[in-house]
Amino acid sequence: MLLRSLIAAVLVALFAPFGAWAQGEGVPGEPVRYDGQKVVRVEPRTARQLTATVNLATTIWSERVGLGPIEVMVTPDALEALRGLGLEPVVLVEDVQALIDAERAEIERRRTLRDLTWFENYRTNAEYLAYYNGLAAEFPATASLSTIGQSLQNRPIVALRVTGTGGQSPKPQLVFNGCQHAREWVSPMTVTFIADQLLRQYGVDPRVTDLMDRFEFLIVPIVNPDGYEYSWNTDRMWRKNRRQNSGGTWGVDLNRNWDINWGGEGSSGSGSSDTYRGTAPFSEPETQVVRDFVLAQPHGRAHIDFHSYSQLILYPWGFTSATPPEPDNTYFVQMGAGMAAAIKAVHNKTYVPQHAIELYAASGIMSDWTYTAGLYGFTIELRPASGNPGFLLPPEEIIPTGQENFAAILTLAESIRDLPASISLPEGVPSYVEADAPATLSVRVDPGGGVVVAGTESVWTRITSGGFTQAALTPTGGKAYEATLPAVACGRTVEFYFTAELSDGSTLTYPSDGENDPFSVEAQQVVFADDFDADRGWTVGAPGDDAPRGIWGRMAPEQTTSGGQIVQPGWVVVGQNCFVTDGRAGSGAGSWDVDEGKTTLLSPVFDLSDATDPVVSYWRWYSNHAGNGPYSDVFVVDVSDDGGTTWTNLETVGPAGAEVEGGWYFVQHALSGVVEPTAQVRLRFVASDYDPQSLVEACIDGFSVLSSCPRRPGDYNGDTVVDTLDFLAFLNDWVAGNPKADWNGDTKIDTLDFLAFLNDWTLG
Ligand code: 0X9
Ligand code: ZN
Repeated sequence: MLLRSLIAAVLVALFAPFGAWAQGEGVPGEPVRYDGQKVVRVEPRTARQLTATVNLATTIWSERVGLGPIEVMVTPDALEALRGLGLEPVVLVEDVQALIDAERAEIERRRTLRDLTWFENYRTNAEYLAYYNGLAAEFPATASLSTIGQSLQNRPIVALRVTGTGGQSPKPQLVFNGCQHAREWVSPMTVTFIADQLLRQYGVDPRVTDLMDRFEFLIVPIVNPDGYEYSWNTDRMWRKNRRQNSGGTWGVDLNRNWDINWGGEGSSGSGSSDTYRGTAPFSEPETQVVRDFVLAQPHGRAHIDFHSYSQLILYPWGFTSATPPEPDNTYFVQMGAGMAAAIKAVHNKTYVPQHAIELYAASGIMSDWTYTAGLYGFTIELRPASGNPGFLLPPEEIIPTGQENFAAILTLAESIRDLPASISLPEGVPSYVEADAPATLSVRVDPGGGVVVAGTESVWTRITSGGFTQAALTPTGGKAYEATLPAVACGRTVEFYFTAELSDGSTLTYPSDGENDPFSVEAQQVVFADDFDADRGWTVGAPGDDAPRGIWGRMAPEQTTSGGQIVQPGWVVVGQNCFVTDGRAGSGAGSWDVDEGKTTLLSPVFDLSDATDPVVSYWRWYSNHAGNGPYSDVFVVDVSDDGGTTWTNLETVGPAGAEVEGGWYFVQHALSGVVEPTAQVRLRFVASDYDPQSLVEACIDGFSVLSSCPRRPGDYNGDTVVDTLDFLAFLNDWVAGNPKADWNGDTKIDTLDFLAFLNDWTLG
C-alpha cells in the first residue's frame, strides 16, 4: 500500500508539469462544450497505464489520482485508446454535454416555478449576494454581512457573521467556506443552507440556540467568485480562479495556493494544470483575502472547507503521512467520526472520514493552513459519491445535502464546546538549560471550548527562593507560544510554571499546583548539544563499514513494524530529525534496516580540555528483537581521546536485554576515567547486522556533552549556592583557626583571609 502511494505520488509529480489534465481556454464568448465526452472509471495498475490515462483525459474528475480506481472525463477517441491499452474503462456518464445541457434546462425550468424555494435551485453569484443581503436584513440581531475583499476580477468576496444574542463574549469561532473550486456548485449552497438554518432555528430549536449563543459562525460562501461566474457562463467544468498565467494558460487552483508545503507533492507548476499552484504561496487575491479574514478572527477553533464530490471528511495532513501531534490527531479522528455519524443519521448517506493524505497527496491546501493557524481544519467532499453525476448534482439534492451537513456542523460545534482547555509543553520539559543564557521553550495554550483572555498567557519564573516573576508568553501562531526563561548561573536551577486566564473567570495553571510544585531545571555548562535538526559536523562511514543498506542518515524516521512490533520509530525525541540507520520505511521493515555488515556514525571532535568531569548523554533507540534470528546483533558506542585513532568502549547494547526491543532510552556516561579530557575527543556509534535473517535499527537523538559547573569560590560549603550559610561556615572555620580558612594560602589565618573570602562571597 505504501509502495503504491509512493509510486502514485512520484507519478503525479512527474506528469504534473506537462499539465495534460486541464481544459484549455474556450472561444471567447462561447461556452466550452463537452459533446460526446464521457466520464469513465479506470483502474490503472502500472505507472505506465496511469500516465497514459492522465494524458488521455480531458480532465480528472475524481478525488484521487493514482494507481487504483480513478474517474476521468475523456473524448470518444481517448476512450478507444484506453480500451486499446487494455484498461477496460467503465463508462459512468455517456455524454457530459448532455448532462450539462440537462442540468441547465432543469435550472431554467425551475426558475419558472412559482413556489420554488431558494435552496431548490442552483444560484448565480448575483443571486447569492442578494440572498446574503436578504439574510442580514431579515436577521439584524444575529447576522451581519461584510465584504472581506475582492477577487482578481474585482468581484466582492463576502462573509456572513452569525451568532446568538446571548452567551458570553468573546465567543469561540467556527469558519465554513464553499467554492474554492468553481464547478463544485453544491458547496456554496451547503454553507448557505447552514447559515440559513442557524438563523432560522435560533430561538426555535434549543440545540441551535445554545450553540448560537456559545459560538460565532463565520461563513464565506464563495471564495472564488470569478471562477464560479465562469463556470456558469463559459465552462461548466472550470475549477480554478481566472488568473491569466504566462504562456496563454488560465487559472490557479486556489486549493494549492496556501503556504503549507506550497509547491510540494500533489500540486503542479504548469499553468495549464487543474492543480496549478500559482507563482508563489498566496499569489492570488482570493487566498490572501480569506487568509487575512481568518487571521483577523482571534478565536477561530474549527474550519470546514466544503468541496464536491466523493462524500468524504478529510483532516490533516494533506501532504504528509505524519499525523498531527496529540491531542489534535485524536480530536480530528473523533470529530471526523462524529460528523460522519451525524450525517448518516439524517439521510443514511455514508461520508468516509480519513486523513487527507490517505486519499492522495495535495500540497498548499486551505484546511492544512487553517489547522496551522490554530483551527481544527477539515475538508468535506459533499455529494454525490461517484462520477455520475459528479459535479452535476441534481438540484433536488441540495437540501438533503444541506441537512446532513447542518447536522455535521452542529456535532462539530458540540465537540469543540466540550474540549478541555490546557497548557502543555509540546517538546517536553528540557533536561537542562544552558548556563548563563536565557532559554526558550515552546508552549501550547489550548483554549479547548473556551476563550483565553488575550495577553494573560504567562510564564512565572524564579531563580532563587522568594516570589515568582511573571512574564508574557510570546504568541507564535495558533495555539503555539514561546516562553523565555532567565539566564541562570551554572549549577543553579530555574523554577517555572505557566498560567492563562479563561474568559469564564477560571485560571489554567501548568503544572496544576503552580508555584507549589513548579518545573525545576538545572543550568549546565554545555560543550556541545545537538537535536540533529541541522548539520553540526557528524560524519557517516568508517574504514571497514560494509553494510550495503541501513546506512546512518540524519532524517525524520518512518515507522516500521514486524509481527506487530515497532522496529523503527516514526517519531523522535527532540526536534524533527534524528540520526537513524536509514529512516525510510520502504515496503516493509526489512527494506531499509541494517543488513550484512556494519555502519558507523562519527561525532565531530570535542575540545574537553577545559571541561570538568564531562558527561555525554543521548537518547538511543535500538531494535534487534523482531524478524527471524532476533537478539543476534549488538550496538556499540565507543569514545576516543585522540581524534579517532584509538577507541575505548563506552557501552555495548545487546545482543539481548531490555533495551534492544525498541523504545527511546536516555543514557548518560561520565567520561572521567574512561578517556583523557583532551581537545580531540569524539564518539562513534556502530550498528551492525551479521545475521542476514534479523532486523536491526538504531537511532540517536538529543545528544549533548556537558561539563560540570566550576565550583564558585564563594560557595564555601559546596552546595552550589552562594548564601549566608557559606559565610557562616567560613566564619566558623576562621574563628576556630581551621586551615580551610587560610583563604589566600599564605599559611596564616588573619584579616587578609577574611577580606579575600568576603570579596569572593560578595561576587557570588
Ligand atoms: O484536491 C482538492 O483540492 C480537494 N478535492 S477536489 O476534488 N474537490 O478538488 C481535496 C483536497 C484534500 N486533500 C488531500 N487529498 N490531500
Ligand atoms: Zn474541490
